[in-house]
Amino acid sequence: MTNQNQTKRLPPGQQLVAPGKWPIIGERKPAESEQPWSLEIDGEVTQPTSFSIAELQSFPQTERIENIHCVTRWSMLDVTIRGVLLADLLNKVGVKEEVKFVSFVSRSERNHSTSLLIDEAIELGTLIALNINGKSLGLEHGGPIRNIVPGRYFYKSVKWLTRIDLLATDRLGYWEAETGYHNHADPWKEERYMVPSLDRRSVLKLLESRDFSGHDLRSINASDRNLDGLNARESLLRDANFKNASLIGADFSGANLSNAHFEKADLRQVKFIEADLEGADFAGADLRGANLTGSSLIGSTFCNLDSGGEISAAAVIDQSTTIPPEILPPLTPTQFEYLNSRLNQ
Ligand SMILES: Nc1nc2c(c(=O)[nH]1)N[C@H]1C(S)=C(S)[C@@H](COP(=O)(O)O)O[C@H]1N2
Ligand SMILES: [Mo]
Repeated sequence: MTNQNQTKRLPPGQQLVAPGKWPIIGERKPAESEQPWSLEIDGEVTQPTSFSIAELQSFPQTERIENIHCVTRWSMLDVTIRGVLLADLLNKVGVKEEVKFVSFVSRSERNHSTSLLIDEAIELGTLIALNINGKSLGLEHGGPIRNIVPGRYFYKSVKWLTRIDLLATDRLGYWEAETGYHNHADPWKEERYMVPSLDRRSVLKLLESRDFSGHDLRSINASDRNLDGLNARESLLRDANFKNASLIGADFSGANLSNAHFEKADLRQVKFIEADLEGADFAGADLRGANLTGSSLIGSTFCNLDSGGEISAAAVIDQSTTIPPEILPPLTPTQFEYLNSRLNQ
């Protein structure tokens, strides 16, 4: 259970994972390669350099205790991270004057990357991490090496780090470019998403037609609306706002609803089959007759805890709600217990 001290250390909208349960987010393994692992330092440097894992291990190691905050609303506190400070590594290669950004590139199928202002990356104490909590980094969590940027959402920390590019102009990372994750990513300011500029007239037309199917409507504001019977199959609705909306009988099957807001919404008979509900907030919503089969619930919220530890704004859930037990384990302990108690009464 979250105590008060932990609550103060959690940025807004975050929840603690169960002890020892570190979720795997995004890619699950590196690209296959015969080459031994190396870390290249490239771009605007006087001497492009390649380090082996053994070399990295032989450099002075820095150990820090940090908190990890994923944009899908789960957090882990007091993680011991050990590795080489980015600042120490860059001192070895001679960074040119014109460098403003640093891009971390992973050895993965989609050449996943992320970037930061170089000054911020250094100031935040970015580590090239080799060990977590006293053990070498597991492959599923980015082993043998990943960068870890304290104080930013965890998508700024790439798994299977294989190249660091020093750049004069920014190059947007994979999530930042593909899904509109915020490029600055400060969890205390809730910098989760860039809000895309939706054209108001076409949005109004879609709202009137009640047909969102297949459309990209990230961050749309549909709070307080009557959208009963909405067809939103396979639509892209990350960060969408449906607070207080009436959505009786709507179909969100296959939709991407990560971090969507459904607080106090009327969701009776709604289909969320195979929907991505990571980080979605259902506090105070009516989910009677709703069907969540096959959906993913990492970081989702179904009730709040007030400062005294009492449950408030609980979603209305009863035997008519379909939430198969196999989709419950990714929930945080409070949410897991609440859903379990509703479904088994
Ligand atoms: N190569 C690679 N790195 C990545 C990702 C990814 O999909 N591929 N996902 C990012 C995101 S969104 C998060 S939250 C963390 C998740 O790390 P974990 O799976 O070790 O928890 O890795 C980040 N780094
Ligand atoms: Mo993430």
